[in-house]
Amino acid sequence: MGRIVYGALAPHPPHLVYAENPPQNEPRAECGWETLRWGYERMRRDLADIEYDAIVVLSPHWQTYVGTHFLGVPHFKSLSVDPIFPNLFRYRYELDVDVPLAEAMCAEASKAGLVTKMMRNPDFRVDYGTIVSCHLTDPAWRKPIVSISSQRSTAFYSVEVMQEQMIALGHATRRAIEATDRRVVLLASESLSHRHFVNEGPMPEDMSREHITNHHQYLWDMRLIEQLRSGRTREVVEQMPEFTEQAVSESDSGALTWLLAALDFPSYPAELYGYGTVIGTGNAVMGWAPPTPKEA
Ligand code: 2X7
Ligand code: FE2
Repeated sequence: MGRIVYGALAPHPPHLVYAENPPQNEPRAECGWETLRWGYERMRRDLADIEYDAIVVLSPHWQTYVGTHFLGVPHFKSLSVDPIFPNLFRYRYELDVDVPLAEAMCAEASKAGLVTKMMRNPDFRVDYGTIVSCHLTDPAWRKPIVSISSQRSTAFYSVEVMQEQMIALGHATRRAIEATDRRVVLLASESLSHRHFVNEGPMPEDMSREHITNHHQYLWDMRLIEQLRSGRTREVVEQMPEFTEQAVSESDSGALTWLLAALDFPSYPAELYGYGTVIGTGNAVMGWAPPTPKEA
């Protein structure tokens, strides 16, 4: 039986890839955003002890306006340039997709009443949210991925409607995985508070300029992290409308709600690997290792 072996809150500021200087990315950096990068490093160390077959990621930067879409082409290779930060992120990616797993999740979500679509365009450019979160989780890209779009029901309707759909999608994701033989890592690719600066300094990695946009955003981030660390995940979902609006959070994408639902609203603590700001936004790298069936 397939199962979810790990879940993570895996933020995707392209700055983190820039500061790592991997061969895939063209621009070079001196340093930067270490607390987050060291956090990802610790997460990778924990993941090294877990066997898995695929990574499934839900990204706010693949926005679909009619339903939830799933990557459905076995291989992608192209150049990803961040539209806001082309100075930081010009990344040559090459990745495999677990198409049968994507199809299974798409069919199960559809059965649950959600509007879904498989994305079959071979020239599609994979979004940078997917690329950054997957790169930081496994810079060698050893496993196939499935990328899930963010359907924009928060914008069209409300956070409540988005959550209803993301909870259904999370449960469908879990059922679909359990019906396969795959051991899967799930990534919610998003920042927490998301109010950011509108200016960039001459050197992006100058950390003397980096801080949270305002104290109010910081308080929201600390509240969320504390709830997740103490297993109060249902509380997080209940307060999502206030958090999303007041912290201008990327949780409007549904990524975190989807992850918590897929993990069946864990009451065990999340591991906090790191917290840091990127151009004023709040970002936490956190992980959940569900008990194995024998432990449960
Ligand atoms: O997409 C992002 C983000 N979510 C946060 C910070 C900086 C850049 O890009
Ligand atoms: Fe983002």
